[in-house]
Amino acid sequence: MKINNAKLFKTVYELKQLPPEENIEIAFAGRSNVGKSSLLNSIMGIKVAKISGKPGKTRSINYYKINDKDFFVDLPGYGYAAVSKKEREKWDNLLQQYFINRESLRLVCILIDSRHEPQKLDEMMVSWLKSMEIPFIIVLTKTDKLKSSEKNKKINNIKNILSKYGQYEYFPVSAIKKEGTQELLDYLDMFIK
Ligand SMILES: Nc1nc2c(ncn2[C@@H]2O[C@H](COP(=O)(O)OP(=O)(O)OP(=O)(O)O)[C@@H](O)[C@H]2O)c(=O)[nH]1
Ligand SMILES: [Mg+2]
Repeated sequence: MKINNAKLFKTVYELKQLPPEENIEIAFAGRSNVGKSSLLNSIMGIKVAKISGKPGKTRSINYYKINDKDFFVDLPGYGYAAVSKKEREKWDNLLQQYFINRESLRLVCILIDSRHEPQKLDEMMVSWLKSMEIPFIIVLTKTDKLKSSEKNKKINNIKNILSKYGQYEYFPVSAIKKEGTQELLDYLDMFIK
């Protein structure tokens, strides 16, 4: 898949702001700071999504229109502790309702940091999407931070841990070095057609 153009289409804070389900969408989910916005910028080839060293940067559901047609959806990160309980509940509820009701959602990319074992919230996401029968793949981020000697071991360990939920596709990527991003895009292509 080649992305010829991408632009921010809509920023959504409440369910009623979601665009009509006229286009296919692929969502990017994962813990706060895992690299969702960076990956989107990297594969879209433009710097539109806001990046930050501080977790909790993306606080809305951001719709990016790809090739004037389909959507990539940047979801707010989960597990960000430094917000009030009330605000966190609002996000969790927004995310849940989004996943449950969105018929135009074709695939979720669950991003997990390749350096660490999946955390409780990652596993909850995997098992929850599985139980909802929402198709998903696992994207392992920030592989440039792994030494090449430990890369395969780390990746296989994550696959092993998550194998209790089933067999899934894994895409190791580095947004910074643009490694693995074309493979990911080529895979996403199947869902957009
Ligand atoms: N080395 C390296 N750093 C990365 C990579 N991707 C993201 N980062 C860094 O990780 C931090 C968080 O990146 P974001 O893209 O803002 O993460 P996010 O998942 O969108 O975070 P929230 O919006 O808070 O949910 C930033 O400091 C990025 O520069 C990568 O592939 N390699
Ligand atoms: Mg973000």
